[in-house]
Amino acid sequence: MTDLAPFTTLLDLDTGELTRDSDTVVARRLADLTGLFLHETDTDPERLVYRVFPVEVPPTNANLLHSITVLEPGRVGDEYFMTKGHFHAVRDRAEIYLGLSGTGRLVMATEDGRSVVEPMHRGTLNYVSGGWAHRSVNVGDGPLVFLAVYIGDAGYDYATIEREGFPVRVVEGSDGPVVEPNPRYRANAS
Ligand code: M6P
Ligand code: ZN
Repeated sequence: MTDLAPFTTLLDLDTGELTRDSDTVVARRLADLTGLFLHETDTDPERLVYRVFPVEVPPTNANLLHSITVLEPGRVGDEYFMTKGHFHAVRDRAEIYLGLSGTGRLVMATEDGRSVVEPMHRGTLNYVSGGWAHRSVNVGDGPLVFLAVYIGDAGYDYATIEREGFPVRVVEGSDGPVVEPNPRYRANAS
C-alpha cells in the first residue's frame, strides 16, 4: 500500500477549476490532433481543443486517478471538437464521468466493433465499462466540462484508436448533432 495521506481538492462545479495547482495540465491543440477529423480543413493549428487537469495520485490499482477535462466548443468541417479517445492499456479497467457543464456526447466502442453514444451534461454520470474505448465530443456552444475517475493502473492505449478510429462519428446536422457511421473505421487496419 502506498503511504498517501487523505486529502481534499476544491472544485468549481461550473468552470471545473481545481484549487490544487496542477502543473501537468495536458493541453491539446489542433496540431496535436492530426488525422482525428474526417475532413481536415484549413484551421489554425494552434487552436486549443481541450485541457486535462489531473489530481496527482500514484498510478496504481490501489488508487483512483481523477481529472477535470475542459473541451472547447468548435468544429473541424462538420465534426465537433472531441478528445483523442482511448482504450485503457489494462483493458478491463472501468471509468466514470460526471458532467459539470456544457453539452456533449460520450462515444464508446468495443474491440469487436460495438458502439454506444451517451449524453453528457451537468449531472450525467456515465459509466464506462471495462473494455470500452471512450471519447467525449462537445456538441454545444460553450466548454464541455467533466470529472473523470478511473482505476490508477488503467494506462492509455491511444494507438488502437489512431489506427482504427471509432465505428461512429458525431457531426452537425441541420437539426443538431447526428451520429453516423465512420467511413474510415478500420480502413487502415491490416
Ligand atoms: C478524461 C479521462 C482522461 C483523459 C481525458 C482526455 O478526462 O478519460 O483520462 O486523458 O478525458 O481524453 P484523451 O486522453 O483520450 O485525450
Ligand atoms: Zn480512460
